Amino acid sequence: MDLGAGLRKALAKITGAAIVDEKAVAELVKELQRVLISNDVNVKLVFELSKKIQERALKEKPAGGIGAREHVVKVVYDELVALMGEKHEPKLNKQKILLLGLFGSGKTTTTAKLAKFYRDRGLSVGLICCDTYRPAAYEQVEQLAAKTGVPFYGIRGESDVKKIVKGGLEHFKEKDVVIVDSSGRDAFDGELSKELKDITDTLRPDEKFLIVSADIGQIAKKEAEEFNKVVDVTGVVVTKMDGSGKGGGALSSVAASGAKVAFIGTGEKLDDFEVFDAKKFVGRLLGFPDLEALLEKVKNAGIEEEVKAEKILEEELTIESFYEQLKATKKLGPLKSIFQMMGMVDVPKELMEQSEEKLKRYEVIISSMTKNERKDVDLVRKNRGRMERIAKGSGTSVEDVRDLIAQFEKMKKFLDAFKKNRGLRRQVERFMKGGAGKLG
Ligand SMILES: Nc1nc2c(ncn2[C@@H]2O[C@H](COP(=O)(O)OP(=O)(O)OP(=O)(O)O)[C@@H](O)[C@H]2O)c(=O)[nH]1
Ligand SMILES: [Mg+2]
Repeated sequence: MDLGAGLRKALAKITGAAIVDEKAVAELVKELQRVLISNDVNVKLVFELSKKIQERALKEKPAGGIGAREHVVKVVYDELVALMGEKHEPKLNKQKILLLGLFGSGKTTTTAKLAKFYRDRGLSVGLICCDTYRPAAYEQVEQLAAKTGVPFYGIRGESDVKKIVKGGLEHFKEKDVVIVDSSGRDAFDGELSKELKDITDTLRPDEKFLIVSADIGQIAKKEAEEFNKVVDVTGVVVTKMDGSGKGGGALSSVAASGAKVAFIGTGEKLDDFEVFDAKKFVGRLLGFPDLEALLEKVKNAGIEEEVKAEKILEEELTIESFYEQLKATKKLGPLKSIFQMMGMVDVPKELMEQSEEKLKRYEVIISSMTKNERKDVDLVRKNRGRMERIAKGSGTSVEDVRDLIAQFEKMKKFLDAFKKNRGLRRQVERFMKGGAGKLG
């Protein structure tokens, strides 16, 4: 089970409990422990967290008129945020950035992601390949730079890192942000240590980002400490958060080492990258809506009129509104991330994978339905004759019509369940906006 699903299941022990007493809190804590430890969070950290949650949940008075359940939810949220770290505020000025880390941790990929990140924020960027160790490193950075549309500097076959850095700095002296990719090793050793010293002496980087893969879980602490001794690391980028069952372990152990998580990598594509913000991260795991991010996306896409989150939640879903909402939502980006921002995290997988083709098919099918059929899909579902008529009229098959109805019903069922839970969500959101700093 992924971390988010596990944490939500644990929280359900409280939100679904008849009364919030010692026993209910104990059950919640036990479930939390299980989930966090299976995500490779250090056992000691887990026990400290449990103790704090237990104490605060039972002894602290709920603030500002919230109920006992919301109080416990807030305590869990607060303590998870404290466990995972802080919030990074990337500087957007002229700067030099060095990326370092062991083999395959994602340095080169992150070089390109960072280049895009700063460029999208209006800064001019140059990339330097200073990996003199891996045979095809030069070509890899060159290709990634071309893909990102960012200029690249390197000296093919050169093994003196100082020479490369000097050349690169001269070449990019007009650029706002200069990003340097360095070589990895199997383990931290004297050779790597010397190489990094040579690079930092010449480059004088403002940021030294250590790249670690989420796969290593709590070992991230040891790694951060080792690298820190040689080049004091200014931030850690945790990559491969998407595929790892140890992301929580990696983040919490970086926080425990005293280093700061700056960014996280969430996939192989250049956009699968975000500034780390523990509150946002935990809020999303727990299924709180990230309304700020959603509004930003809606605004950027210029479709404020079409996406009405309120409408989705307030009005009865019909097959027409189902289609309209899917269509509008799809304009914003991958359905999965959009649903997530709305706080709808456990949406059935099928529903999130609506292709353009499928949406077109839905449109023609719906246009072949009568007004009454659109209002009440049962008329179609229970009547083979109507199904055949609609299929014929829309140039599709009975199977296609059935598929649309099945998807619609799944969504309806999901939304109904989501709405039921909404009273609680609202209270928690309102409270967090006022109390524990703004959520999201
Ligand atoms: N799923 C996923 N894959 C990633 C992510 N970041 C990097 N990768 C993949 O991890 C592999 C290694 O990435 P690189 O960027 O080449 O790693 P590196 O640290 O430069 O490796 P060396 O130069 O050999 O030390 C590649 O296949 C990347 O596509 C991520 O956030 N998610
Ligand atoms: Mg590399």
